[in-house]
Parts: sequence; structure tokens; C-alpha cells
Amino acid sequence: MIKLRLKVCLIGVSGVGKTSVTRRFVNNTFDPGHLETIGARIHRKRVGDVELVIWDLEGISSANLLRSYLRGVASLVVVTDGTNPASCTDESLISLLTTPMYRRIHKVYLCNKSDKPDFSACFPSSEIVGTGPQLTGSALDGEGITSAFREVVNEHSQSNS
Ligand SMILES: Nc1nc2c(ncn2[C@@H]2O[C@H](COP(=O)(O)OP(=O)(O)OP(=O)(O)O)[C@@H](O)[C@H]2O)c(=O)[nH]1
Ligand SMILES: [Mg+2]
Repeated sequence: MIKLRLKVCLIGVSGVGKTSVTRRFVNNTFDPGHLETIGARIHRKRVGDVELVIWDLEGISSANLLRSYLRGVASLVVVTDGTNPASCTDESLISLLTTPMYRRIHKVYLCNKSDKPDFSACFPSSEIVGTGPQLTGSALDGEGITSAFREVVNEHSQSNS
């Protein structure tokens, strides 16, 4: 029986690996190609008695702050790319994370692509966007991916038990 259903949105600039992280978590697969997500793709995955409704969103940009997709979100998984430092300082991302409405939302920070030789972990400045668990991981080899979603489940299971 499902005791809890949580909407989780993956956000981050284009190409950081939101679709790949989702695919690794939901299907345990990896695709080396980059097909830009347009809008949102929704997946469901059960973790024990919790159902995660995972929204893999298109890359955040000044043209689209994705606010309509974020309605009712329980947690944000903020994905950055450790081979692209600009993905951590992007203005549209920081602007969204510092909006009062989203400041309060539980966030997990996942710096992706740890398998790459030029990887160097980077996260949006916690002094600017507030604190939250910071994980490194790789959709390619699977490191850190389950842990990121586990953080989401734990956060809400504690507050609901
Ligand atoms: N080496 C490596 N490549 C990755 C990893 N995650 C994603 N990629 C690659 O990075 C590219 C972009 O990945 P996507 O998952 O499509 O990125 P996205 O954030 O969904 O991009 P948009 O939908 O455009 O916002 C693809 O070529 C992926 O194969 C990873 O952990 N390691
Ligand atoms: Mg995508």
C-alpha cells in the first residue's frame, strides 16, 4: 500500500543530466545521447511505501522559469554538472532557488558526472540559496543517484510519521 505520494522535480540548466539521472533511477539504464527535454516528462517509482512522482523538467533558462511545473512540489533535486562550473552559478537557477516560495521547499543538490576525469564538484552557493544535502554522483555509473532520492523519501517520511 502506498502511504505517501511525493512530487519531486529535477531542475538545472540544459545538459547537466536531469533526464539521465531520472532514467538511471527509474529504469537503471543510461543513454550517452542528449535529446533536449521539452516541457516535462513524468515518471513514477515506488520506494517502499512511498511513491515518487518524478518530473524531469526541461533545462531552466531566463526564458522559462518552469514555475507552472513546480506547483505542489515536495522536493527539488537540483542537478549541476561537475564538468561545467557555470551550471552552479546560472542566474536563472539562482533566481528560482532564492524566490521566497521555493526557498522553503526541501532541496537535494546533486552534482552529476562524477565519472568524468575533469569532474570537480560544484554546487550553488549555500550562502545564497540556503542549505540542503549536497551529493556527488553519476548517471553513467549510478553513483549517488539512489542516495539523492533516498534523501527525499527520508525527509518526508520523518515529517509524516
Ligand atoms: N559521462 C557522463 N555523461 C552524462 C552523465 N549524465 C548525463 N550525461 C550526458 O550528458 C548529456 C546530457 O544529459 P541529459 O540527461 O539529456 O541532460 P538534461 O539535463 O536532461 O538536459 P535538458 O533536457 O536539455 O535540460 C547526455 O549526452 C548524457 O549522456 C553522467 O553522469 N556521466
Ligand atoms: Mg532532459
